[in-house]
Amino acid sequence: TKPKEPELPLFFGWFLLPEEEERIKCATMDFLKTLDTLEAFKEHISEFTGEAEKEVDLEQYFQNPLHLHCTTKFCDYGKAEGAKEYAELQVVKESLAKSDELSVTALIVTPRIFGARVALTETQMKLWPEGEDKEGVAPALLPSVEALPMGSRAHVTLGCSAGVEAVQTGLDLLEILALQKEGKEGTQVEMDLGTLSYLSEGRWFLTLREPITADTTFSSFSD
Ligand code: 2AM
Repeated sequence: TKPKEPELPLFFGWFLLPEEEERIKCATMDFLKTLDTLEAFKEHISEFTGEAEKEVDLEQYFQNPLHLHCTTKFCDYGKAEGAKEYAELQVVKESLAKSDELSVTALIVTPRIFGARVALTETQMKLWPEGEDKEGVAPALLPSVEALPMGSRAHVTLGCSAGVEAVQTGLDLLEILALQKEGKEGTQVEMDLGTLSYLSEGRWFLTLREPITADTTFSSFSD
């Protein structure tokens, strides 16, 4: 009989250390608390509530994911394309259980998700699967996504609104980056953490003045 193949995980990624997770959650929650009090945000409130006069408490609006992480490869226990090949890469095997520092350069809020954009280093890019940026992207958005630098989709999902799956964060991030590249940025507001811009349809992007770094461990995850 053939030896049993090792099972593939749900996904691989960088997982924030517990104390880092708390620090990032606090810092980003403070941003949410401020965002929903801004006049600029209130002007577009109906994009979150469906009604013009209704208020929204963004802290309640988004549900926290269990463990904060930046997904590198979604394997779906081997069902996702390229899962096995990724798990077998030398660089993946060598990186497992190793510490690494992630750099968060922006925060994004849409009616669907709350997330943090991660700027990958050259070394971290070696763990970013080729073609992963365009996975599940709508055909209409593909040309713009292909024009973005590799790794543009890297992020940490910080929260999802009711009924929304975390995979949406990467898709919304790409859409925002594509709009920015076309120069479609609207209102800009200076905040303590950085510059906030509005990109239509309830999309907000905060460019951090100083990146937020977080210590992580590269690991696989299975439910
Ligand atoms: P996330 O990386 O935006 O958080 C388990 O579902 C994890 O894999 C989540 O972290 C999720 O999104 C990510 N994920 C789920 N489905 C995915 C997909 N089709 N492509 C890429 N990542 C996915």
